[in-house]
Order: sequence, then C-alpha cells, then structure tokens
Amino acid sequence: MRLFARDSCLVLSNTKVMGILNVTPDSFSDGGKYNSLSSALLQVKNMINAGANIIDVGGKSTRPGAVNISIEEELERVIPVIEAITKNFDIWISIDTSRTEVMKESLRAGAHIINDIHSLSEDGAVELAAMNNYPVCLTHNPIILSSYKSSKHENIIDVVNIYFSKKIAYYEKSGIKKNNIILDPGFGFGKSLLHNYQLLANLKKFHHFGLPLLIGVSRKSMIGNLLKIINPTDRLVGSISCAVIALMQDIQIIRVHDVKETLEAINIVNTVQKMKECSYG
Ligand code: 9MG
Repeated sequence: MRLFARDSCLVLSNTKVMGILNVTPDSFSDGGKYNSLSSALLQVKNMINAGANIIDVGGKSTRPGAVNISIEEELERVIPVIEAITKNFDIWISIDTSRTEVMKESLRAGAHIINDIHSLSEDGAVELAAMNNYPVCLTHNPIILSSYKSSKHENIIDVVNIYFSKKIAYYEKSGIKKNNIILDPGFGFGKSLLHNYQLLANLKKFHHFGLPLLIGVSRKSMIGNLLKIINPTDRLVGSISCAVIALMQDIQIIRVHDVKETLEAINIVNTVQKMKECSYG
C-alpha cells in the first residue's frame, strides 16, 4: 500500500509512525509545553530523529471538555508551525482538524494528510478533500451521528465495519479516491472500555477493505481506566503494550506521543513476524 501527496510517496510496507504535535496550551498529555514555535520545532526535530514518518499537527484539543477556540486562533496556532516544518524538514504532515478553513490553509501551507476525527462533516470539507486529492483519515466516531446510542450489546466490529462501508461509499461518490482513504477505528471515541479492547483484539477484521489502517491508542483513557493510571504521561507501558497488539495485526500507521519507544516495539514485532515466515527442518 502507498499514499501519494505533494509529489511524495509514503510506502506503507512497514508500519509508519505518526508523531503527535499538540500546539494547544490545554493539550491533555503535554500540558501545552510545545505551544511556542521554537519548542514545537524542537519537538518535531526530536520526533524525526527518533524515526517518525508523519507529524500530526493539532491546534484544538479533542479532549472532552476542552476549551473551544475560534477558527482564527486555530489557524494562528497551526499554520506557522506547518510552514516552519515544511521549510526546515522533509517529513509528511497531517493536519488534525475538523474545520474546512483550517484544512484548506493547512494544505496550502504544506500538509499532506487531512486527519479529521469528525469524518469531514463540516460544510465544504468533503469537497475540499476531493478537489485537493490528498489522503484523508476516516475515523469511526459515533459522536457525530446524532441518532447514535451506544449499547454494550452491539457488536462493535460490525458497527465499525458498517460505518466504514457507508462512509467509503459516500466519500467515493463525493469524488474522494478510494486509494486516498485511511481507516481508523477511533479508539476512545464514544466507546466503552470493553468496545475499545474488542476493537484492539480484532483489527484484522478491517483489512478486507484493502485500505491502510491507522490506530491511535497512545496514552488514552482506555489504558488509564484499565490500569488505574490517572496521569496520561504515566501510560507508556500500556501504550506500548497496545501498540504491540496492533502491530502484530499488520496495521499501516500508528499515531503516538512516544516515537522512540514505539519504533523499538516495531523493530521487535517486525523481527518476530519475519520468524513466522521462516521454516525450520
Ligand atoms: C486527533 N486524534 C486523537 N485521537 C485520534 C485517533 O485515535 N485517531 C486519529 N486519526 N486522530 C486522533
């Protein structure tokens, strides 16, 4: 599998690491430490040196209860950062936003992927993605479905599969090419603890679409709630454990805070996967 954007190709034969760059003062895991341009760039440099393949730039926290900000403020936070990354590094950039205007300006500034956890639901977003012909991440997020009521009895694998089928059809009808779609089961978005772990155990059940699979579990409450760890920065062992389970199921992209540690896990998983192919005696 491959993704194409801005005359560049991202080959997804090995799992690619998407490093998280929150340029928000209220970021849930780094307390807004990287909200100035120079510290953001230092964080990018560190993630690239550690082996990141994509930098996911977000200016508005997706944490429940986070402060809402204006479009202007979101633009002021993310655009200078995207421009500076483009100028200083050769790295793919994804823009984590649900606002059409922010997507548009981010693509103009140098972004390669639209990462919208609200599945391009804002006016003009689908048209923008179709017109620009750049990869888009399609995340299962029932919060955007007004009719949705989560039930512990539903089969979450079926629910996510049906959601993906419908959205892929809608995206294609709207002009987004199928090979530009990245699927993401949306860990933590409107899901119970049980649903999150059922999804993690069954990622292989989403490969039949023939599309890249992205997962984001890093430091999430599904880890904190299970292990009773309140502080997100203390969830490294849980994050890497979940990453390994996902990596063993041949995912293409993993969205993480801890790039170096995740790449060590990828190295071990890749080595083990190769051993499966060996035949002895
Ligand atoms: C922005 N963001 C927060 N969590 C995420 C997840 O699980 N996937 C994607 N694609 N984006 C996320």
